Amino acid sequence: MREEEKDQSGRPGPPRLALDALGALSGALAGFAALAVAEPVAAAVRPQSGPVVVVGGAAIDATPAPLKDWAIRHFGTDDKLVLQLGILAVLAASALALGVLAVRFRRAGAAGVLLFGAAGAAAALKRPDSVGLTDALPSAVGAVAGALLLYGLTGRLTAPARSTAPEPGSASEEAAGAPRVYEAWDRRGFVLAATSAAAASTVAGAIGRSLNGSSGRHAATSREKVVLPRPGSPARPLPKRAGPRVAGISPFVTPNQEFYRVDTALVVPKVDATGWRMRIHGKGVRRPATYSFDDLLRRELIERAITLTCVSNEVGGPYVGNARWIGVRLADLLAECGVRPPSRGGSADQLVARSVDGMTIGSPVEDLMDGRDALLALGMNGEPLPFAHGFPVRMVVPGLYGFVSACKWIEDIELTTFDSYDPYWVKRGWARRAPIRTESRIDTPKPFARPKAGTVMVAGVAWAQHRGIDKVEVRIDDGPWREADLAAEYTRDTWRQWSIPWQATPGGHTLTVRATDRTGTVQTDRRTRTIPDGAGGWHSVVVTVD
Ligand SMILES: Nc1nc2c(c(=O)[nH]1)N[C@H]1C(S)=C(S)[C@@H](COP(=O)(O)O)O[C@H]1N2
Ligand SMILES: [Mo]
Repeated sequence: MREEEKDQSGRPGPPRLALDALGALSGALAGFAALAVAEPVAAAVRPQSGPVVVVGGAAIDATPAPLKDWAIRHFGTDDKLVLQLGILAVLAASALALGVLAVRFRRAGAAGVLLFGAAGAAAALKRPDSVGLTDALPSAVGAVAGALLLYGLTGRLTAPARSTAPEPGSASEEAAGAPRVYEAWDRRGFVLAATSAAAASTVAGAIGRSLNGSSGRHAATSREKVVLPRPGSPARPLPKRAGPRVAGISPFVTPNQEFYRVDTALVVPKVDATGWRMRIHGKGVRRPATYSFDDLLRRELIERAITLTCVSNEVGGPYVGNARWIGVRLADLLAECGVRPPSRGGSADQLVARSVDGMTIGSPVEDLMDGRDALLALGMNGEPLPFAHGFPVRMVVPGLYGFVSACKWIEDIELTTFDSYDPYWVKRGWARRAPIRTESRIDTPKPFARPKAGTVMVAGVAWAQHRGIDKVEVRIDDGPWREADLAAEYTRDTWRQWSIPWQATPGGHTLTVRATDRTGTVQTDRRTRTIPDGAGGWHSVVVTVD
């Protein structure tokens, strides 16, 4: 490799390696410009139409269930952050590569940027919440800006400086396919173009960010203004001490900040409650209706503690929580709209809830109208729903896993049949109907804990929503099952805390728990995967007693 190259006028150009590096820099700048320019465009169109959000959403939708499970297991709620960083890393690597390509084939480099833009635009149009062609604009406009910049910058790198134009025909770089070698380089032009492009992109990106943020601020203001009325039918008073006072056991009510979050939203939807509407329509709906947030607030509200569980929860996993929900009885709204359950001659057996971000969740109409407290929830533990948990309105149904009942950011309810429509998760291999399994979890001691010999409290929670927990048993190693003390039952829709003292002897021990629900069903020891209708098996914890 030559250390330095000279054009015909003897002016030094950048050596080959430096040229590649400058090309890579141009690529990086072009990629940055593309994403930055997409920001204000997305703000003008829809914050959810930004390139990283739509590509991330497409990736989430396309991820096979086992991989998604793995990601959730390893990154927890950070899975989405990891995904976004992954996308940015791929984009950055591609931008660098396109820059290096562009110093050889200028048009190909620019065309490569446009291809990425086309992929982003296609992803945007395929999003379930896409509102039309405008959703393609952020990716398209960003890519055009990036392509033009890359073309321009690499032009500065490879074009002859104005004073030293090559003789016609000399070193004809446009010649058939030969890698293009610069003849001189317009250093000042490049530096000027690169710095002004970087500055302009930064400004565009910052403006876009703040515009995107301001739509979120309207939503935040609307949330701050919500005053939840006193529920006409309040929740039963919480027992002073709902459960055993054992360090490490889950509290009976899960604080909002600690409540698990599972959804496909790369960016939490920020919905302005003042503009929110929800429609009820579809098969067998004799009087379709549309409700505003105030319409719901003016109705009789009920408050109930209901334990929510995710079907993706592994045995012993964290995706279960108990909250006091305030909301409207869904069955009342449905009845008002003229909906009848199948058992009373209704023609629709599936209710499909749709969210502002295009999620679809299907529940059995029969279950929603069988007298259980199926809610359109507006409040969680005394405050308006947090954005991450579905503000302004979500569904909560005792006894059904979240993916078949608990639609967050709901905006549409359609009555249909299980035969004629498969919602989001069902299309991806999960069950159409999924009542929550009878499960129990050891909260303390933690796996691989090293308690001292003597009395050790073993404690945790057990749940079988809408059936109720009747018994929890604990076994040490292969010993006999011993019945644990159960906290008083709050309702059969909530979990029960349990505890049992154990005379721990030195050495390694395996603690195992199992629950029995009110139908007499004993939690099965048969280990099953989470897909299609929830993990089965007993939770065990291995400890070493010192
Ligand atoms: N719009 C929307 N609603 C959703 C989901 C989602 O991905 N999008 N996930 C569901 C699943 S799988 C579960 S378990 C619950 C979780 O509710 P949480 O995040 O408030 O705990 O929300 C349900 N509602
Ligand atoms: Mo879930």
